[in-house]
Amino acid sequence: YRSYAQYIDGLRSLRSQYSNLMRFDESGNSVPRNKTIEGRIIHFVELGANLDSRPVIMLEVNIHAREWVTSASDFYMIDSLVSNYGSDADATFLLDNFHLVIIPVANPDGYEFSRTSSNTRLWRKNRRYVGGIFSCYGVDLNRNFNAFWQGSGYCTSDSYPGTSYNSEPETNAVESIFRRFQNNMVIYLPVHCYSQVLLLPWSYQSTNSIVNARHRDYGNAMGAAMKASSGRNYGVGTAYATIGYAAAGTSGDWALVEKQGSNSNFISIAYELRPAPGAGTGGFILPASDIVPTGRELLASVLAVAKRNFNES
Ligand code: 0X9
Ligand code: ZN
Repeated sequence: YRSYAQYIDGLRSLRSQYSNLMRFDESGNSVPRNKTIEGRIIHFVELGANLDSRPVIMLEVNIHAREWVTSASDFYMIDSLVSNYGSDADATFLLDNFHLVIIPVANPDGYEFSRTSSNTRLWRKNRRYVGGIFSCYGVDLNRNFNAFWQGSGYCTSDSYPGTSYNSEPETNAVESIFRRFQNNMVIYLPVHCYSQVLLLPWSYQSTNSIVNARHRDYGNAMGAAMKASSGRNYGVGTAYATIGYAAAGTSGDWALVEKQGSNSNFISIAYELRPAPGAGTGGFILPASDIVPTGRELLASVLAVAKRNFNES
C-alpha cells in the first residue's frame, strides 16, 4: 500500500508516459478550496482519448481513511487502462468513449494518519480538530455533504457529521470537482469497503425501496461483472437493505440531488468492496495480495456501467 505522495508521483509518471490519455491537475489551482486542513491538495486525474467530448464517469475514492484497498485497486485500474489502451479491446472502448474523472484519495490527511501506526490504522474521518470536552478530532466526510444532512451526534463518534454540511475542505473539493464536470456527467461512483455490496440510492432513507429501477439494472450489471471477474457475489440494494443502516449527508445522495433527483437519468452507486479474509474489524485490513483481484473487480464493473450507458445512448 502506497502513501498519498507515492500515488501522486505514480500518476505523474503515468501521465508523462501516456500524455495522450491522461490529464492531471498538478497544481490543484483549478479547484477552489481544495487544500486539506494539513495542507494537502485533493488532486484529481482525468482519463480518456477524447477528453471534453465524451460523457463523464466520476469516481471518488478513499474518502474514509482506513479503506486503503479502494485507492490501491483504483490505482491498479488507472494503470491497467492506460497501459492496455490500443491492445485490449475493453480498455480501448472505455478510453475512446468515456471521460473518467477520478479523485484517487479524497481524504489524504485521514489516509496518512491511518498509515502512521497500528493504533491509528482504523481511523475513518478527516483530521479536523473539533475540540469539546473530549478534545476530539475528525469529521466523517461521508456525512458532511448537503443532502439530507443530519446534525446529530458528538464528535467522539466515528460518523460525526460536522457542525454544518460542507464544513470541511475535502467536502468542498469533491463538490467543486464534481461541478466542474457535472454537465457531461452520467455516472458517479463513490468507492468504499468492506461489505461487498453495491449501494443504490437513497442512502439516507431507512427503506429498502430504491430511487428507480434503472439503478437496480446498473447495480446488477456491476455485480455480474464482478462475479465474472473473481467469482464473488456482490449484494445490490440500498444501504439500509444491505448493510443495515441508513446514512445521511453522503456524497452519493448529494450527487443525485445535484443532478435533479430521482427523475434524472443520472446514476449514483457506491461501492463497498470486498472485506479482508476473516472480516470483523479486520475487514478493512486486506493483505496486499487482495489489491490486484479487487482492482480487477473494480475495472470490470466500471466497464460494465460504461457499456450499459453506451448502449442506451
Ligand atoms: O457508512 C458509510 O458511509 C458507508 N459505509 S462504510 O463502511 N464504507 O463507511 C456507506 C454509506 C452509503 N454511501 C453512499 N451511498 N455514498
Ligand atoms: Zn467508507
